[in-house]
Amino acid sequence: MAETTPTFEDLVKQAKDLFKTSFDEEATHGGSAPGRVNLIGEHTDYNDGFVLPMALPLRTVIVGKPSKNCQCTIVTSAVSIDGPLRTTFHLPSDEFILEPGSPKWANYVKGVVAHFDGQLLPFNAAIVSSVPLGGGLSSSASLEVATYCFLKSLIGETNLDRPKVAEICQKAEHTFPNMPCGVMDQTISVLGEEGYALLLDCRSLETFKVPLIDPNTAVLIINSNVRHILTGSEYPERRQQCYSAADKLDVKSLRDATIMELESKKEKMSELEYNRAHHVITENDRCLKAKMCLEKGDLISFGKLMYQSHESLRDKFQVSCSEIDQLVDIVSTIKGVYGTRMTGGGFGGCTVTLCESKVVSDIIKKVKSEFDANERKATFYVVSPSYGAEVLNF
Ligand code: GAF
Repeated sequence: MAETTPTFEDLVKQAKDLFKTSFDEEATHGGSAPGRVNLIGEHTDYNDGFVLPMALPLRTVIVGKPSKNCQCTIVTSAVSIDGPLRTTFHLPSDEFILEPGSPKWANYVKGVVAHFDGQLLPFNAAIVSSVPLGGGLSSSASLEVATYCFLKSLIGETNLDRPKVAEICQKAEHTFPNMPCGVMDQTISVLGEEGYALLLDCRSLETFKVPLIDPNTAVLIINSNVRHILTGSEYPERRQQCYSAADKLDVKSLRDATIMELESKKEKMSELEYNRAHHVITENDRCLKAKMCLEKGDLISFGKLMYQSHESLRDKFQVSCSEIDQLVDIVSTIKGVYGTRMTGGGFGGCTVTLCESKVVSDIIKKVKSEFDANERKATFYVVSPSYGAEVLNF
């Protein structure tokens, strides 16, 4: 069976209950934002390239109330994160600089507070989320964007300058959790729309809505529950390798290079740089083609691009892992599957599969019998494109 995830109303109730039990009063303000799954276009965003994510019905909700001193206390219901589940910090001021610290999960909130572009009020808040943590579905971006919406709610503002929110939350992630992410996760978390995936040009920040609603077709996420830690060195290393490959190719970013140019300058670069550049250049091309396939309803060709994307991430970009490869291998043998691949930053996390709705139960059965063993247990989510961030008022 696929996971039954709490509805938005359930999540808000959970958050309000957590606030009430933690602070002995009712929450008056809130914010909420979704996680995302990326259909194709991986490790292209920080190369000025193209991505095709959709917002998930899985969300983070933060609710709270202004507090009476300059301190902010936040609590979370999340169980598998580092450090205490309750922490307090000072609001930044002329005398006080807010800095990252411990517990690490609070840095996502503190980063947004430090970069907030409006009046800051001290607050107490409670956080709940149905986005699996560290699963490559943007639990971090959804927490950042939900925090931004909550801060807006505290000062009575409901309008969001959505691209700007994404930019501020990306900056928060760079400077507090110290994760040099691209712009994809925060952007889809603020701009997501029900029924649509979004092609995002990560250079111009132009977006194109791509419809994705067909009752006969399912988007299935399989969480390997192998935890990926993107604040480790692998992600920044990939970024650097891409930048040095772009230098050798004499282009501003890999977005500007073609495969022919790469082949003609192969001698100038290391094998590693060549492989990283090969992935990014071909992935941009696949992402643009995939958008057209979706628009034409050509799911078979879309699926082929997903397989190619996975192979390239596994062999050229080297961000997959054995558990994820195994999931892709198992799922790809099932009739009615158009395509499947790793999704997100990599090193564990989730796969995304496009398939006929009627074969979802076959996939789950097969994965349970062939993947689940030795304390490994996959979880499953059937998802449709959902709406982006919102400011909540009670
Ligand atoms: C992570 C990053 F946060 C994104 O910006 C993106 O680079 C992704 O990995 C890989 O496509 O989610």
